[in-house]
Amino acid sequence: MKIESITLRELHIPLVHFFETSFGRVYSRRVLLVSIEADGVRGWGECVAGEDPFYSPEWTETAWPTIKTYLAPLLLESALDAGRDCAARFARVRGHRMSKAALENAVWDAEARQKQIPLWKLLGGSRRDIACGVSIGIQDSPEQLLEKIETELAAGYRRIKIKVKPDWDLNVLEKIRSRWADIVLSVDANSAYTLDEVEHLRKFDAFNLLMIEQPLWNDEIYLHARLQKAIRTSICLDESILNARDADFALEIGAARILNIKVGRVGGFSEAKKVHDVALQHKVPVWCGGMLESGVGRAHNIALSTLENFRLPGDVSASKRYWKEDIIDPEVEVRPDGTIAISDEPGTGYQVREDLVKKYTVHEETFRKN
Ligand code: OSB
Ligand code: MG
Repeated sequence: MKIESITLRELHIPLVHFFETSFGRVYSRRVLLVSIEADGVRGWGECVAGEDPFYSPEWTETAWPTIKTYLAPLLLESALDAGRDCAARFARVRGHRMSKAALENAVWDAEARQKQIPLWKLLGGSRRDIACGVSIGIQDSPEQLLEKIETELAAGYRRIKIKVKPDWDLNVLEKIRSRWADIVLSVDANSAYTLDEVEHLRKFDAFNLLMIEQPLWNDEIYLHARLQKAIRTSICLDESILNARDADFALEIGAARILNIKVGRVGGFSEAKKVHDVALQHKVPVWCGGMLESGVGRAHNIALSTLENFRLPGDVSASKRYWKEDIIDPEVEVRPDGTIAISDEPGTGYQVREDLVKKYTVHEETFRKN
């Protein structure tokens, strides 16, 4: 594939509802999209970095110059065979995985379109529908949270995940479980606890949770193994897993019994596939995480979720939960049984609405080989 040009765009799109985690609240997204032109086809990718360096060191304003100064020139330098070759090309740049993933995934996207096959097949997937869960942020009151859960259960979602932090955890779990004793429920702490709080974390065991996601430090794996020995609830790692070696180490030492895979966090589809394979070797299930993506990233998450070891419902939910209008056609829809149907169309099966991309774009720049 000869990549002729790369266009980077920043879009501002308001969220339908604010989203709050243990590190703060967001009301709208700065969505970073890349599109590439290669051999007459256009491929799209999304950089999932946040508005602030809170989930990861990478954020919107580190992504743009990193792509412009380093990553785009590496891609434009000479032709490559396929999406799977991007990671080696980017290897000299340390970190900046979300920026790398935006470009690598755009190349996979273009490759699937060029070969006229579905992206999910190109990735090696096999599932024909994928199970969906929802991630519900911290609300202004427990009553509001219960209302949200009720809405999502009625829509058919197969797993409810709530965000927790020290003053928003056992009290709300108590209320949820007394109303719904049997729903599949999990919590995500985004590193809101320390190992000094083992006694507190042990109390989560009473609520029959599918998992507790990332309870401790984002840059720590070993201490999660200590915690896993002390509690019954399964630990799922998110922030701590940046590549397949991290995954192997974590599973080897028993730091988690479940892994969340976010394609941006691990640097692109090729590394995501490797993390998936490592977990499969360890007989540990994975699920696909979300980063409040626009339809571009969402469509890629759906394709990735067709790999066989995505055995638990992902944070892959309908466009309308986030956006008044999503920038893809059709929008992502979840059926009443809580699944998304996988399309047989070439590429992602979703077309990018370039009219809407234009409408929301606040900043745009195109790079060519110089
Ligand atoms: O930890 O999974 C997370 C959103 C932003 C940053 C981190 C996380 C999340 C979510 C939202 O939980 C998942 C979604 O896109 O619905
Ligand atoms: Mg998480």
